[in-house]
Amino acid sequence: MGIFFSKVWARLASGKEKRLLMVGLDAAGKTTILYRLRLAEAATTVPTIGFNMETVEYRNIKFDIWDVGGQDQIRKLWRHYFKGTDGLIYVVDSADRERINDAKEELEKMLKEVQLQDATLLVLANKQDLKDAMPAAEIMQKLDLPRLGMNRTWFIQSTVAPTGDGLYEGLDWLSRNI
Ligand code: G3D
Ligand code: MG
Repeated sequence: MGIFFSKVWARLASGKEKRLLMVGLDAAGKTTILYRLRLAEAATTVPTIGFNMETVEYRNIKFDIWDVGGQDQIRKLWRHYFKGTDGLIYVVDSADRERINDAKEELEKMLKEVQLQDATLLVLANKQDLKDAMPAAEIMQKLDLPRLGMNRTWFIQSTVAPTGDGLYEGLDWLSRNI
């Protein structure tokens, strides 16, 4: 783990236990981010019926990761994990123009969850290395972030998960805002 990440993790891990949720449509880049943060080794995959969840406990940070989208039935299973969430990390494939509206709708549903009312929101506009990627400002617009993020602290960060570009900046922001 690089020195910058160590600092960010130290800040995240200080004080009370933190709960982070990282979600996004499938293929947005969540698992790649886990690897990039060197957390994949610590991850246990919990094969719950209907959704694949990755869970990482690092120091006093509990990190749950899964794919949103699909059946609304599954949402009932997720809810169990919402309680006490400090930070919600929403990962978007910035080149997936076909599904950007789905990404918006899923984010909107998440943000309506009562248990996530106080969660700080970090959006990662991932896959910025792809030629066709929409810039973060456009992702922000397409997700309707100024409206959806009203009444909460939010931030959008461009990332390239395989190289780690932007990940440190995003987590650094999060560590200062939860
Ligand atoms: P998920 O866990 O959100 O479902 P993954 O997504 O982390 O499995 O990523 C899905 C695919 O996107 C992977 O490719 C992964 O390498 C790729 N990917 C993730 N982030 C980026 C990025 O920032 N840029 C580019 N170019 N690709 C990215 P494969 O081919 O393994 O399916
Ligand atoms: Mg995955």
